[in-house]
Amino acid sequence: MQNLIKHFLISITWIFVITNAHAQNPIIRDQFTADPTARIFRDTVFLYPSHDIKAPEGMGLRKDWFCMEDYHVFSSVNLTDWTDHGVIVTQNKVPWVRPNSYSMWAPDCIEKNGKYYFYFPAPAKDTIYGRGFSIGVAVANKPAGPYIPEPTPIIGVHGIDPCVLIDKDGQAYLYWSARNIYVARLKENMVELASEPQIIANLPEKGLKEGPYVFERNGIYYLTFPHVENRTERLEYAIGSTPEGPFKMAGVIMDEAPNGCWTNHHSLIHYRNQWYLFYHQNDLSPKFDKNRSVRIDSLFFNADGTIRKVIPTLRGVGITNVTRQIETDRYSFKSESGAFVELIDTINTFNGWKTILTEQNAWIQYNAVDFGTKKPKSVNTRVFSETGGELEIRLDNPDGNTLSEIKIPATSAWVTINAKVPDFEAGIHNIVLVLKSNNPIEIDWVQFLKN
Ligand code: FUB
Repeated sequence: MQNLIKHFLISITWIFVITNAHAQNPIIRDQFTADPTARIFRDTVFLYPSHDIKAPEGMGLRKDWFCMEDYHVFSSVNLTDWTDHGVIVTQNKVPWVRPNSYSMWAPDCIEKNGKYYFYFPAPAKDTIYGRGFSIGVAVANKPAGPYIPEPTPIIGVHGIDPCVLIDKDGQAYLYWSARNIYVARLKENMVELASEPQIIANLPEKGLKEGPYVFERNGIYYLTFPHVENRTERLEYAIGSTPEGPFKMAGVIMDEAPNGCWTNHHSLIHYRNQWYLFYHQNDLSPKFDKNRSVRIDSLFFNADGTIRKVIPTLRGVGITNVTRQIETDRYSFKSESGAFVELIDTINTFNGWKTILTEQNAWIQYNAVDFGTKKPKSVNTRVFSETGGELEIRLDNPDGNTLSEIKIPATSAWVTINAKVPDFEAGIHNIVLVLKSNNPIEIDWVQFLKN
């Protein structure tokens, strides 16, 4: 009966699409998401992450470790508004997966001849497939499913973190990790190996390597992967002239996470003339780094094809519509003193963050807000201040023109204050919140109103 109800709920999530609207990092704020593989299908970006959950008592491979039951898929056409299409594969509906193993780790998805092949690692219930993790496939006619799992995992593959590259000649290659990084050719059917797995040589020997993501750009094949060079994982890459190598180490894409998140896992896409790096950190779970969240930042290549290091940002990517609730805590820049960001609720972290300005002239800047052609008439600011005080919203930079002056009364709870916005040249601007008084003010969001 319980299974029936669960199945019914899963079907409902397929029918009723839920929309998450977050332009900034992390991009999904109502659940944990990790190991993001982004793929472009018919000019839409589809995101296939792992789905971290808090471990039910006694579940998962180890206590206080990774715990994942299923996969959701998300899509976006602007990288700022993401639609959650619901669960596409869940552990106990895959015939070969060990029931309740809660280890649906990093997946990938690729399209071939109009079919979508979703690759995922999990422990198999039957030891004939080997100990540890196997990698299986589920197949769909559309990127968001419904996906039908194959009856067995891919024979001959033992490991985690699958990634598939289809080369220009149509040959598909499967990469995965199991201490080393492996590659093997896939048959035309995409669910069986066409060659013996090979260990990819010339990669660092010391420190864990996992999560391969391979792509081709201007005839260079990039094998990118997380590797523990020092304390935690950083993103590194090697380059070669064929999908099977030989590869040569070429550099670091992203340093270790400053907050100590032990894993990182990533993918890269070129979408509408810009390269993007999808990766994860534990933003919504600062005290437990196995509950992670997907982030996106822009990525740039040097003229010689090497990759410029990506510095993680909170602002993320994309342009924010002015009528949205703009969360300045996802800032682009802030003053060196007197400007802080904290969680609103440290227990329910899904409530997000707040900006705290504590001293006169402290400021926080949020870049790329689209005011459109019609100027807003007023602005709402959700604030909290036990003493009351005054804020200014300035345009473009901390010394820019004042757009609005907001007088805040002493409050004992969060309140929304409305202030007028005078005429100015609309278009795309940065906005800067500046504290004019000397009393601390907390800001949840600002939102401009056009009517
Ligand atoms: O999410 C579980 C594992 O953590 C992934 O498979 C690894 O790549 C690491 O991110």
